[in-house]
Amino acid sequence: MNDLSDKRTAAVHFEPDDQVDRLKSEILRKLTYSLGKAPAAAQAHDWLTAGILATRDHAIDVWQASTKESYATGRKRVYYLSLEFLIGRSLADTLNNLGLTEPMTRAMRELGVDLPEIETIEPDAALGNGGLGRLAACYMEAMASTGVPALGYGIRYDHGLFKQGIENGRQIERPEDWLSFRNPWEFERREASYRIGFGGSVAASGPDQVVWTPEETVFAVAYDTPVVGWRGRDSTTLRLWRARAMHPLSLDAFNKGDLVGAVAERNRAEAISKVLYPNDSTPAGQELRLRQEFFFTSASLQDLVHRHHRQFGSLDNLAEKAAIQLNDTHPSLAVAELMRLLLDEHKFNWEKAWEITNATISYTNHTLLPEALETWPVALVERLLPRHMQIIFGINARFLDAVRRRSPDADLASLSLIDEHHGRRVRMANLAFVGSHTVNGVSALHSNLMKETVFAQLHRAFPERITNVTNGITPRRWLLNANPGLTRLLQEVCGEAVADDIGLVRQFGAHADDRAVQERLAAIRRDNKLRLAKVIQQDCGVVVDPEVLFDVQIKRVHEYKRQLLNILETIALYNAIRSEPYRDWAPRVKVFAGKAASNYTTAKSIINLINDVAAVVNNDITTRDRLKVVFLPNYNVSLAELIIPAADLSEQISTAGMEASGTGNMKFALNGAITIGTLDGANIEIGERVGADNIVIFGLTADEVEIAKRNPRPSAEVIRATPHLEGVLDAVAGGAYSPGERDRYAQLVEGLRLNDWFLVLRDFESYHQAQRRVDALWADRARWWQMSVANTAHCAWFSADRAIGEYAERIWHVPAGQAARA
Ligand code: 475
Repeated sequence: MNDLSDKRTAAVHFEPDDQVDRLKSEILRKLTYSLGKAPAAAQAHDWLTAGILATRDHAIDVWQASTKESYATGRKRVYYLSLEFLIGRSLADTLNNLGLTEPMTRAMRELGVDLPEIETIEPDAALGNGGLGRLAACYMEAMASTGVPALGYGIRYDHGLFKQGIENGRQIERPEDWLSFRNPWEFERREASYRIGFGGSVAASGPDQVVWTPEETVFAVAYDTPVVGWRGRDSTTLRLWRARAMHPLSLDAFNKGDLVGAVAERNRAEAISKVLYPNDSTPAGQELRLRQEFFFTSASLQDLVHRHHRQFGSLDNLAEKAAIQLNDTHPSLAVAELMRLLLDEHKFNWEKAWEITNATISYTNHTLLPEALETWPVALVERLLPRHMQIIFGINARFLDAVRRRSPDADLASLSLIDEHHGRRVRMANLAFVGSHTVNGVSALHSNLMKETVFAQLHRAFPERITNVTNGITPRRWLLNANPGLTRLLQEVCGEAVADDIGLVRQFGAHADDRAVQERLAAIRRDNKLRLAKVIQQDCGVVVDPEVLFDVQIKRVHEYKRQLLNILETIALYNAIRSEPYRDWAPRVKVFAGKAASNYTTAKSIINLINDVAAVVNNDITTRDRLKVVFLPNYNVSLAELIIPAADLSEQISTAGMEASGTGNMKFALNGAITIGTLDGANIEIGERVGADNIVIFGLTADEVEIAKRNPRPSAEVIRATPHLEGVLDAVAGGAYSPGERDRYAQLVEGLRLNDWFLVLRDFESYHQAQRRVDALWADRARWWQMSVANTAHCAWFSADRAIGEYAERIWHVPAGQAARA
């Protein structure tokens, strides 16, 4: 057994030998008849595919039973519309949920194959950027685990999020290619294919009713993947759309020798599902993005309307049988598209169509950064979607009329779906808000800030509409599978049933002072750190000692997430160690990972700085045993699964008020890492649950940030008042970490000196002090493990099952099959 294979034992094990024999013959059949390979000739990837296909058969049994049940009972279904699903790998999770981990491991072993090893060659399905996409993936699994009938709708991108390489300390992007060897999990559904129109003209055919004749039409073809829930009781469906041309080849053009023209239509159509936009928390703004948004929204709505009509013979009761959740504003054209389908295709009058639309749709907001709110030029929407533009104007006119009648002093300009200040643009958040019966934020703080800031006027007009559902994470992937050692300990202490009812981890809290438990925890963490240390050595060429404090910041690189604060403080620490090398510094390794959007210059410069600092620090013999800095390339879901269980300290240090929730913070805390963080997003709720003594909080609060922004303190003054900061900034700006290019970071530092928008300088001292508190806690190891136990014991509430339970009850009004307990 290698060091990964014992992770299997965390799974449910109730299978007798004949199940192993059955799996063996299933694998061999797949290998022989689906892949055409003899066992002797099979390569690792053949075994992987055969294993996936054999597993998929078991998933299909569950899937068909779930689908049949929800048809037979006519239960309400959830449709989760998301431009991103950041799934990662599927084999280990599917096996674990099916209770097949152990028999499959044995079956493979008897065939001479190491399952954990081949699992690592499954490509990550990286159809997402970050938090929003990963949340959608967790929720698909949690709905399957809690018995909520659901379809997730998205785009089957040929190329997911780019692969990140680090060359000379700089990020380089390489295309991602997960489909190049086909995707064994999916099923193409030729019958589920819809026409998606763009452009053209509209002609009146009656009051409120028009005929839209698109100029261009592309096909959306469905690809389905089952998502199996815990213990294989239920399954949801991920339905991703691929764009195909109506006429893949123009023979006319071809015959004239115009080879490019012959495939022009095809290229234009297929471009829609070609590649995921690599922006996180920033709108893309290009026409192709709007085409993607409409493409998948229209296909999904046509599909669900068609399904409903076939099942119930009428759309009158759509809202009773369907809940459509918009994951951010990317699918908010759904409001106009559903109206169009009801008005133009199903001949409802406006009032009825609006009532149905509003009762069916709800919307989740994931960010308040003003620059991140999507808007589209009216002229573009008019050209690409003339009918939808009419409908949006229609919604807006009626909405503003109603507000004007109710409250004559309302601020209509800010309520309007059209922003008239910046060359007339459609505000997608306002469209989603007005078209939804419920709008939610993703943490308590964020939902409150929604009411006070971006949505203040809309909130006044609809005081009941905004609610909060704090995010959640699936404990199956992020605890059971990622951390089998801790899972085993939890099962021993809290009972085997923790796997079924994560709420039982609460009992772990009673063992916080138990020396034996503390020692077990330390040993588990050490093993996890050893696993990570191997990867660090491989990928960064740096040897790290598993005994030192692993201090981890992994997430998209963004100014508001403040990786810059972390690395500047690291430099201060480095300087301090060098000036007093004999003090008892808590030895640390600073672990960073994360991608920057390819056009985000400042974020890329921060990555460069981290790597440059790493090069200096890691080669300095005076700090050798005390400090190392590593930047792991190509952060993705699989890497997160490796890193999180190995973390001692979780860095959640965003400028307060800017991180809507965070979900990485929850994964770390559940795995027993201590959070150092600001009072932002879900950090606040983590603190409330684990207790103030078990989290390290620093920095300005969201209210104080608000004030600081209105009356900014000059950077020079802040720097003067902060010990060590001047020296750190001067060193970076002067090229101490970039000797080959002295002015490499001149701009980055100049930016801070000119305008400390993210309060990196303002929060520096408070952060520095907080890190010294961490040093002291780490020195008292019994205290540290006490805190760690408290974190695990009190974070079950952050289970995605709890979050889905809240959506189901308060927003979707669907009963969960198995009550979510947490
Ligand atoms: C928040 N992505 C986290 C997480 O709720 C939160 C935006 C535009 C285009 C493409 N991607 C985006 C986001 O806005 C995003 O990922 N937001 C994140 O959603 C889940 O936990 O705080 O930043």
